[in-house]
Amino acid sequence: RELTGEVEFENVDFGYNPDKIVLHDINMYAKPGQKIAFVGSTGAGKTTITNLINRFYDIQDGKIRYDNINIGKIKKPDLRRSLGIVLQDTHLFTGTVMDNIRYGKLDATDEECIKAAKLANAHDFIKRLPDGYNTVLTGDGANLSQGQRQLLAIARAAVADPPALILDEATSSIDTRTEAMVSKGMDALMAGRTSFVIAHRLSTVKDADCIMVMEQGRIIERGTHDQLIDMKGRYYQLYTG
Ligand code: DCP
Ligand code: MG
Repeated sequence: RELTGEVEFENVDFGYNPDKIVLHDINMYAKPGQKIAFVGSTGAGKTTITNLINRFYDIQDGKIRYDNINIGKIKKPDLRRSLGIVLQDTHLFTGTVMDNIRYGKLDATDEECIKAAKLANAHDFIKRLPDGYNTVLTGDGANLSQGQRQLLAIARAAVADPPALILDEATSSIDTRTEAMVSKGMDALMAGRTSFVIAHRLSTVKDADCIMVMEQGRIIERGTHDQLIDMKGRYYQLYTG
């Protein structure tokens, strides 16, 4: 059955070590296609929540549902493939640009990979590489800039065409022009998919359907940007610095 991208957490408790709970009573609901953003200080639990959306770990208590199927406690590694992840450190391997994109869906044709690269806004830089899509990347893509690696990660996720996405925005500085290219690619990738975004720049979460403000493993505020500003709480503090 195809998943729609509906994701629900109900009273989820989690600790990497069961003796030390790091997420407390997390409740959230994402409708298919919505953009959910997580903000909050370091150690607040943002990455941990996204790890659970991917079911990388078993939870201690509560339920995680995709389309009403409780996946919180069953080992279903296959479900992981239904989600696309664009992480801060993209894992690229020694091989061509094409094969690195194809890694998102191993039976994708060259045409599908190029289409994904175009959607990701990666096509133009790839065309300018010495051998275009046949350019061989050295281990971990060391011969690319960080922004280019991110564009490839977006293309890889686009070729996988998942109903839901997790985007962990890079903290390290890329130049403004590259950043604009990456954010344009990410917007195209997110369109029509449920997306969970860990944002380090508050400007990228402004258009989210719901922003979750986290602190010490709890969601302490939630709402749209305007609602949270009106609340004059933690988000307002973060935003006004
Ligand atoms: N933690 C842990 N074991 C791990 C990862 C994290 O015990 N393998 C702890 C450290 C924090 C808490 O879990 O106390 C939440 O960590 P997160 O990585 O989820 O925090 P953030 O992603 O919010 O922080 P950052 O903004 O630094 O990425
Ligand atoms: Mg993190």
